[in-house]
Amino acid sequence: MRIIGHLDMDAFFAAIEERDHPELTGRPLVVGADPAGGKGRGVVATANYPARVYGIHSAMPISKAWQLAEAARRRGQPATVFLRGSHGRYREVSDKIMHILHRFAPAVEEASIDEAYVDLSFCGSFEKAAAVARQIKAEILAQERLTASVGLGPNKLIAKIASDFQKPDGLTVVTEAEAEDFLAPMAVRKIPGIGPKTEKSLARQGIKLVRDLKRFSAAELKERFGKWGPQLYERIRGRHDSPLVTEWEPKSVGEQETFGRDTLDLEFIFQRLWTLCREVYRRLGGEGFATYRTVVVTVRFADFDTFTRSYTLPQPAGTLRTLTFEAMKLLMPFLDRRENPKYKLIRLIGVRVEKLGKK
Ligand code: TTP
Ligand code: MG
Repeated sequence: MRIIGHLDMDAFFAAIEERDHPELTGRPLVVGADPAGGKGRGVVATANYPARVYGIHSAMPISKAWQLAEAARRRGQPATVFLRGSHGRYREVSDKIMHILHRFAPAVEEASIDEAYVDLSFCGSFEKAAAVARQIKAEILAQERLTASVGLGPNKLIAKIASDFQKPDGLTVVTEAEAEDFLAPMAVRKIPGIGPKTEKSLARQGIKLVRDLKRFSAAELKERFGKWGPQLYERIRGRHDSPLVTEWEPKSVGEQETFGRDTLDLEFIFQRLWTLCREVYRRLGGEGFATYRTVVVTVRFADFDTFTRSYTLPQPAGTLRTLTFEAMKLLMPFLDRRENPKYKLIRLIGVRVEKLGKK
């Protein structure tokens, strides 16, 4: 019998900030770009639960979050704290949590900075696996003073949906026999692979819940969704046999910056590019890598047209100087007629390194 656990930290970046700044406890908190008094241009990384009550959530423009916070303040509700946060610190906490998981489970798939799948099949029963899950949660709380939500299921699909079912600090167990009924009343959007576009087009035909989608035969789903149809047919019945991907390595390290103002000021752009390169280089070392072979530069113009250019070196390189040099060469054409004939202003630039090596 297969028993898979999925663990996802609660309001991860915000929870770390609350823990490290006790004076913030209980206050609405947003981690993300500088709101700059409502004129900020980046996005929200995450919001704690009190800030979510105001409607603030991940990936929302920070200016929108600021408006919602101001509206709440005018209604007499608590003021919101905005923090930039520091990715390096979140990465360190993430490493410690992954370390705890590796102590309890023989196989761990580190799926993102704050979530992982663990194989708990060795427990032999869902009761025993639930006891291990409670131990893991207790250990994370004792060591890191943070809460996590865990889902247990017969596969990754069910475990992931279950961990989200009772947040924060939840533990949801769904056995193989319960899986199909567990999914049936859920919104179709909960099924990984169904994005906002598919959700909308299904809703137009009155298909909102997993249960509604189950009316279609495998052949009908194939007709609608192509190759993916038969897989979807299985998934909406709670069946999914993907293995855990345990050899997880970050494939790339990157940073990007949205400028305060769209610009084509070369001195400014180069100065920001150098800063991004320094930050990428610092994180590369911080994550235990010594070399990179591919340098990638992203440019977004004021009209949101976005371009990516990359260059792969003949040999792995290990210096900041090479990174900066290659990034500059990739960026240059966007500053003149070659890639920017209309001299459009630039909104964002990003730098990323790939094909990383440990040395
Ligand atoms: P999530 O697990 O999606 O969110 P969360 O942990 O903040 O909240 P929840 O309790 O609902 O799980 O993402 C983990 C972290 O990743 C989050 O704290 C911040 C970061 N993140 C971003 O930077 N941008 C994003 O768009 C999302 C979704 C997350
Ligand atoms: Mg989370």
